[in-house]
Amino acid sequence: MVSDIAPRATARRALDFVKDGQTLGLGSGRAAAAFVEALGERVGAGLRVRGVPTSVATVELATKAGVPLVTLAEAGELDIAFDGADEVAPNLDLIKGYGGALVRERIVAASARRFVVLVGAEKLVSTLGERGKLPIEIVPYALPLARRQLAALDLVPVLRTRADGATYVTDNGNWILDCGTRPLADAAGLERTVRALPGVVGTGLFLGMAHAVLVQDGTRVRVLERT
Ligand code: A5P
Repeated sequence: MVSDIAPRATARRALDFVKDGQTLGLGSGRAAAAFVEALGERVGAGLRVRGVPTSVATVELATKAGVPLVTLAEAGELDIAFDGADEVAPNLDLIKGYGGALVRERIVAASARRFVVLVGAEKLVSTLGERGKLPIEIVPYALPLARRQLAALDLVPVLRTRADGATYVTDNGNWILDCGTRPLADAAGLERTVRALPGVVGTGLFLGMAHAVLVQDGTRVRVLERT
C-alpha cells in the first residue's frame, strides 16, 4: 500500500527539476497526480509551464489544478516528463501500466529530454517482475492470438476488467492483458519478443528510459540517477 505522504513529498522534490518556460510531460496515477497538483500551486504563484497529459484522467486533473495544457503535436520535444512507476530496478529500468496509461506514458516519456519518476520505496525491486505483473496493451481483435502467444512465453495473461466486471478499455480504445510473471531473467529479450507479436501495442517495460527516480523512503526523498 502506498502511503498518502509519499506522493506529496516526491512531488514537492520533483518541482526542483522544473524551470520557468518549460514544457512538461504529465504522467498518470497517484504519484503523477500529486505532482500535477503541486505544479498547479506553482502555476498559481506565477510559474509559466505547459503540460502534455498522458491520459484523460490527467487532462481533467491538470485542468482543475490550473496547469495549461498543449497537445504533443503542439509541444514538439518536451523538456522533462514526470510519472510514477510500479517497479523500479537498480539500473532504473521500470515496469509501468498498473494504471492503464502505459502507451501514452511511453510516448510522452520518449518525447522528453529527461524522464523523472516518482515512487515510494516499496516500488524498488532487485529484478523486474518481482511484483508478479506485467501489463500489455493489445488491439481487441488480437485477443485470442495474444493470449496463446503470451502464454507460450511463460506469462499468464488475464484480461483486465473494471470494478463493475466490464472489460477495461484504455484511452486508445484498446484492452490490457495483465500478465502474471516471475522475476524476469531477460527483460530486454522479453520486451523485443512481445512487441513483435501481432496486435501488441505496448508493454509496461520501460527499459533505459528513466534518467532519475525520486524515492520516498520513510521521511526523506532519495534521488537515484542513471549513470
Ligand atoms: C499508469 O499507467 C501507471 O504507469 C502509473 O504510472 C503507475 O501505475 C504508478 O501509479 P501510482 O503512482 O498510482 O502507484
